[in-house]
Amino acid sequence: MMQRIKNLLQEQETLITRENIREEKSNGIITRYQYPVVTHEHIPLNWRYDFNPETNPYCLERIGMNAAMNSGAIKWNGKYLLVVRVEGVDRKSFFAIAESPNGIDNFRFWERPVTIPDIDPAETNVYDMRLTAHEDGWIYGIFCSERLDPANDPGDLSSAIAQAGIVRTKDLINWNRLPDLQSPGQQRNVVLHPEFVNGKYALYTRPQDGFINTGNGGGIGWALIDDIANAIITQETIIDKRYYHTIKEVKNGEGPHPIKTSKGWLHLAHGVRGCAAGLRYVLYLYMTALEDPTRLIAQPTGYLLAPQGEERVGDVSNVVFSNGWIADEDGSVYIYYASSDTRMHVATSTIDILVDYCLNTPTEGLRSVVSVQQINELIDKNQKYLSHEV
Ligand code: BGC
Ligand code: BMA
Repeated sequence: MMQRIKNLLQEQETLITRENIREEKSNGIITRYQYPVVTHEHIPLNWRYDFNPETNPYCLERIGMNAAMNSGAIKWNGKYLLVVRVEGVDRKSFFAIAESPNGIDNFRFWERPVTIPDIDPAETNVYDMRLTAHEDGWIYGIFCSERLDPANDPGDLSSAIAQAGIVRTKDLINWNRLPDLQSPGQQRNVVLHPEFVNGKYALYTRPQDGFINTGNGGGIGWALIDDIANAIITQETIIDKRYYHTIKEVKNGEGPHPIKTSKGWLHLAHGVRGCAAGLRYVLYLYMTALEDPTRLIAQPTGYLLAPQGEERVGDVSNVVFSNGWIADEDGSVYIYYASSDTRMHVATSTIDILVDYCLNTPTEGLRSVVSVQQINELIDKNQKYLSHEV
């Protein structure tokens, strides 16, 4: 093997095994970590370089990797697994599993990328898989499957159609592909609820009129499905709406599937608003009732997590996106999020803290005047503590 490859392998080993460091500064709700958990530099070198000096005399990278982002997550045999959206320099995304012993560092890719059965030659790109270990015994992956819109004018090579692809597995190695979700409009951010509801599969959806614009798609939707092997949306209700002048004014979408807690279903979602610099993506939480996952019970105002520092910059700057989190047996929560469509990070919290945050953060008031009222109420409540101190 070439010396340069040996050096690269060594450098990569140092990167993979580097201990992650908790950031001391925190608002109490989540803790960030100093280093991203997975980047394009974590991608195995034998996926990228030809190690044979005869066929690669200059030791060039043959297949370049651009990003490691929007990852589904699951705890599996005691290990923390991400189904990473890897994007090559060719702009095609694919899925690959990276595994960590502790959820915060030492993420290492499995031997090969995931092979998704090919069912349609028009399918051009796949991305953003949500994993759900369903009570039916399968682990499902629902992802966005994208193709050029056949109705485009001949010169339009951008307008596309987004729909939901569905795969399932028992071992995360062999994946069966089911027919794509049939929906009246386009769909991105489709997520399978982990339990049957009224004996049916339940999906979080995000109906949209166009490829980018949600149009009349009013927010995060919900649909019951009779047969997951022939999934058809017949009726869709909006459970988490968009509102003017909020963090989710332009679009929102379910993140990973919600976590079941004693106080209700805890949801992580992304909200998008427009600004002069383009779309700004942040993460927020909401809760729905245990006995009825479509009934909102908590809508803490504003975002939980927004891009900070280096997270702000990347291929699509000013974006954080999450489609994976892990609730551990001890009540800790690992939130996996990508920054600016470039790299993966983790933020940690606990179920108790996130539920407390949801139930006790003021609700979205929709107007500045209400925000001031909320601050004044808190100041009033704090008054007696301040006078005690003096
Ligand atoms: C990209 C996604 C993006 C979507 C909408 C797709 O082509 O791959 O990352 O979310 O377009 O902008
Ligand atoms: C979307 C998502 C993500 C991406 C984001 C920002 O619509 O589905 O794939 O992170 O745009 O580019």
